[in-house]
Amino acid sequence: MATKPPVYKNYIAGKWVACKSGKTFANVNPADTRDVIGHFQDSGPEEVNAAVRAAKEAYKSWRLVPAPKRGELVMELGLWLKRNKERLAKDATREMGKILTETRGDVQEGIDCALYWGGEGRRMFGETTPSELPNKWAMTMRQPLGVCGLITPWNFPMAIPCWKLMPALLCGNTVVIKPASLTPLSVWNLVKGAQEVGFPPGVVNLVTGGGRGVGTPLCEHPDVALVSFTGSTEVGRQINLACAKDFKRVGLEMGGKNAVIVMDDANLDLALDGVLWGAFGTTGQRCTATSRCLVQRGVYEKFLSALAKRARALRVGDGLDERTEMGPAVDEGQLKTDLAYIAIAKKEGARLICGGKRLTGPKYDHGFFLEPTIFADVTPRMRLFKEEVFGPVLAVVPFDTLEQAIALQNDCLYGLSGSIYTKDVNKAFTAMRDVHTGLFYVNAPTIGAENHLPFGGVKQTGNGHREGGKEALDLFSEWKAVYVDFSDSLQRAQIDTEKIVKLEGKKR
Ligand code: UN1
Repeated sequence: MATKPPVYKNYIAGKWVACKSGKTFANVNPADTRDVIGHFQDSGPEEVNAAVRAAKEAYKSWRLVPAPKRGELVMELGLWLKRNKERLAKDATREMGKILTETRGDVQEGIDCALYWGGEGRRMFGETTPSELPNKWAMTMRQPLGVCGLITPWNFPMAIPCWKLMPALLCGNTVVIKPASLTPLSVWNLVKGAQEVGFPPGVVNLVTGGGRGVGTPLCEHPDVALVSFTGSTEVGRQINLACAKDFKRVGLEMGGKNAVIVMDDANLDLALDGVLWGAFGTTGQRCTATSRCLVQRGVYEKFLSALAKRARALRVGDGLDERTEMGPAVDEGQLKTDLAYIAIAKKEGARLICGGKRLTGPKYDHGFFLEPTIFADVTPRMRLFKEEVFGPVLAVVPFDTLEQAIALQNDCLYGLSGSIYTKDVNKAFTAMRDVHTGLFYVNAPTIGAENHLPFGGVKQTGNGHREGGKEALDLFSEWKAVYVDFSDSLQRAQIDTEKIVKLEGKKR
């Protein structure tokens, strides 16, 4: 007999608590919706208030813990993730569908992130600089902001919460996390890890629930100093507006419409591997996914037919089965969006060269499976060219010159990732310079950013902040400029400097 799915609680002020209303929501497996993973708290403003209160209280002492010590705990959490990697990967596959190889990578990204930030506890460098006045010292130091609201997505249910949590804590902030309602278990696991390795009560708080019940009150709470969000541009815009009223700091990571440029001279087998991985890895559900493939006319038809052949051969199925190469869409809504874009592309005259249908049959009927889909001859006026689908639907576009390819790549609202396949160093460097994105790859797909480099995009992908790398410090900490005058006299900046120059002049 199947065991009853567990009920998971919020974590507030160091205690696991149910929400006042008693309401919960179900977390189901998108590969088989009969598999209910658990029930999570459908929280509201009351829980948000309690969590923010706890985080505000804990902040008083957490900010004073020396950064190297905070770093040690962050590192402990990384080692906890490492010890539990396989279990965490399975939970993530079960709740969001991508294949186990990829959820192992997702957890690994969380581990890398924790180990990176743990070490940062002994850096967090500021600067010293000469003062314009004698016997005066000038320097900069980083300060935490206070309570951070972290709103995390479902496509990287472990890595992205870690990208936000680890630097936020390392800098001395306390946090309230609201995970995507499709993947609350991974973040619940992460918070359980934080409890087990000994983060003090109130430093890390978890509140599960919807955007209206939890997300909005978190953004509007006067005691939240910063909101960091990864998700759709549409929701990001609402968050930005909600935070603007109080001039809250906001870090936004949103949509993408990333293109790979395949030049005539490229290693075509390599480009093929890269485009397939970029387009259909994670079922196309990465903000860095390859959703456009721009191919130079000389190799266009040859590349297209090889691509379609390889895409048709991809094994679609349950991500928990090690043989599967592509899992399901995350839920019915995403599947409907994918199918809607397929219908739109057909109507607009794009040429369907493979896929295009929902998969059916005993292996598929209880999940949200779609064939890997490729449209050829997509043109810039088509919606598939410009709009993010977030599914396994690739648009292929022919071009004649590198300049055209770069213009096509830049012709969209987003600017997250880009890539070029070529053996010509001049073309590679030209594209590297002129493609307007926050990430760029040469002879590699648009996905696969590493943790110690800044991650983020330009245009409507982001708002100028970066995650990953030391650049994330600028989001999660605030600069303070400090002056120490040890002259024992009043020295007026910009005024008494005159005297110094004159004195020096007289001496001469
Ligand atoms: C995302 O798609 O939201 O670079 C993040 C990559 C991964 C992270 C993707 N390391 O594809």
